[in-house]
Amino acid sequence: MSNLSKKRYTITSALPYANGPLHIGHLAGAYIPGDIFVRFLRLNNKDVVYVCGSDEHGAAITIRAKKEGVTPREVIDKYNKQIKESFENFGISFDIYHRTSEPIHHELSQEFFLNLYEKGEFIEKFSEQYYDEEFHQFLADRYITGTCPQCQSEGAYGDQCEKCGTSLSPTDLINPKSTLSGKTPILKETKHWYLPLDKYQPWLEEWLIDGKKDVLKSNVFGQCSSWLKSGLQPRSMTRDLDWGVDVPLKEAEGKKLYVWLDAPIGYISATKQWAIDNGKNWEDYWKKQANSEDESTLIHFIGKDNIVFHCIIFPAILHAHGEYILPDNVPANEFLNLEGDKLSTSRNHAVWLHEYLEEFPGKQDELRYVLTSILPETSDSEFTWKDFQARVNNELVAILGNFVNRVMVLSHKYFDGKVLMGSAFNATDNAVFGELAKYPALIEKSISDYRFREALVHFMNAARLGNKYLADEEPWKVIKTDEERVKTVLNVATQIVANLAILAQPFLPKSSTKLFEMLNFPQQDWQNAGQPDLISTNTQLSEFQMLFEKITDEQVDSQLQKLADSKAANAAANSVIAPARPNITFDDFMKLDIRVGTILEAEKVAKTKKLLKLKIDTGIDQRTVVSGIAEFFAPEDIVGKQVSILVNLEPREIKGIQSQGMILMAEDADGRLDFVNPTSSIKQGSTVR
Ligand code: B3M
Ligand code: ZN
Repeated sequence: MSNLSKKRYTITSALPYANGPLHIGHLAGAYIPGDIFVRFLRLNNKDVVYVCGSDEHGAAITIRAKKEGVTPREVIDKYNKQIKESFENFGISFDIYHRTSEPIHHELSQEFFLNLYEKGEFIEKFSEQYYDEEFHQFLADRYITGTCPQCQSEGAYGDQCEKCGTSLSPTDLINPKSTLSGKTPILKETKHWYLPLDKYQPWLEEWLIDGKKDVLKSNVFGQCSSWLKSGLQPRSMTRDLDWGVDVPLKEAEGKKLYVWLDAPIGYISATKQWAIDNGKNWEDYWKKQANSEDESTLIHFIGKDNIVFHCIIFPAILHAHGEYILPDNVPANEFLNLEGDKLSTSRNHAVWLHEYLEEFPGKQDELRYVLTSILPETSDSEFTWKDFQARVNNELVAILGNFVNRVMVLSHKYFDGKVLMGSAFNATDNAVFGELAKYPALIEKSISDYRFREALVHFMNAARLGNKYLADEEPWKVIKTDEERVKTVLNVATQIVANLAILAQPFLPKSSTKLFEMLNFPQQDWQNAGQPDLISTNTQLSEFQMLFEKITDEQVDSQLQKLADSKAANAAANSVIAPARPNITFDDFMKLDIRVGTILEAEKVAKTKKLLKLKIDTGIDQRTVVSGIAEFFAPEDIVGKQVSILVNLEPREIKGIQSQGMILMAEDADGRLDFVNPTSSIKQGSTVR
């Protein structure tokens, strides 16, 4: 009850980059939870604004533009439109879906920057940054690729190696190349404005760690504490880029605001636009008030990859500004997987929302239902088409749909669709009403704890109650002997349907509308749920409308085939063997000192997925090597194995461990690794050449 006791709410869902269509992972991460929560608040007559919009800046957009061979403007216009339509189609009920390319957003972002600038909050720093001499521009992290210093794979980006997941800065890359010209960039001095996150660390610890321990979800709290534990560093709030919000300073010509500075401000500019359109005061929803009772409650719905920005960086900015409220909670979800694999836009391993709607027209609630049932609330979860079919057929069709269907069909058949009352309610009827009355509070409790899966289970249990009641009372048999009792049974059942119509609203907006229509019953607020007398005697019911249909095996197979096809297309595209590199001299080769060694010990490096720490006897010595093979080999399986090891590679520190050398591995186009080792045991320390 506690966090639903306020009167005003400002609810946000992450602004998706307008660089591609939406898939089920988006819905399950930030949008279905936000929408259920907001619908629930509205049903309780709260003053709530729910804002979202397209994130239209940053390298995510310009890189996509380059890939499609169009301008950034064309990219954002195309995907903003498509994304907006998908949200509408799935009933995500934003009060406004805005865009960060709008002038009102640019102005507000610049105002924020200047506010902090004038207070002297920023640290100005000169640094050397990669510059493409042919294109005359500084290169954002994503515009530089090279060899990963950690796992040696090619094609790592200036901010991250996607192979081993290590986060990098551009100067870490070996053999960096500009993705614009393909040439080696030069280092050139540039000035940037840094937010001193280290300075806010004590405040953040107090506000977030001490103040929110009991309200944050454990996955969110865990990430935040580990960020704070490792110590915050100043972070640059400006970029040398040609797409974004201009830094509003004379001396910063050609520079843009860092996209993660402007994007969360997008929530505020969206609210501003909504307020203008609706005669409201945006400051009521964002600013501190003289009386804290009047302050809005700010809640951000996001996916786990955005936690640090919403829990640390944006609050630090709001705090530094001083006039704004801070988030009350950030109920981030983990990731949704698909058929045993990560959802991936680039590999086209996804269920795209616009394609789903073409293939399952009108079945928005079915997808909402299944995704809500499997929301990755506490850990990653998985969508499979078989499970989708099972949940739709065995739950929506067999329980909710079947119950409503029988009530409607029998009422029309026996009493021309009139709700009548026969003999008085008996003990069974009263017990059912007693049960029914419990559900609104159960659902409310789960929603207020951000446990939407559990809330949906309660809702379905209410439908089960109705289904069981009819099965037990068997009005189709009783009608032969006792019509008065059947009138009463169908009356009770109709009251249950009316309750389900109210309770379904946060989860299944389309179906709840159909239920209200069938009952000839105006839409109701939450406070009316749980009552036994919602539909008065002699009410004329409307025509029956089908709620759900079974998903067929053919439909499932065709979806699975589609995923298999894109996997095959992907494998074909990837199976191109890398071309040979330029020749080297024999002397170059002889510089490499490769030996046969034996793995003596192997253990996983804590908090990494891919790294093993190996102790290797090289014949020369025993040494430690950190290797990115943990996904393919269990430590216990490789102890005793002979390997080829490059022993004169400059030692490097990896995750705090000195790695002295590199074991040679073969890697295929999918990134699978295998050992390159002698087939018979040969003496340790033997040279490989
Ligand atoms: N566009 C990142 C993302 O889509 C970013 C979210 C902004 S929320 C202010 O994951
Ligand atoms: Zn790497």
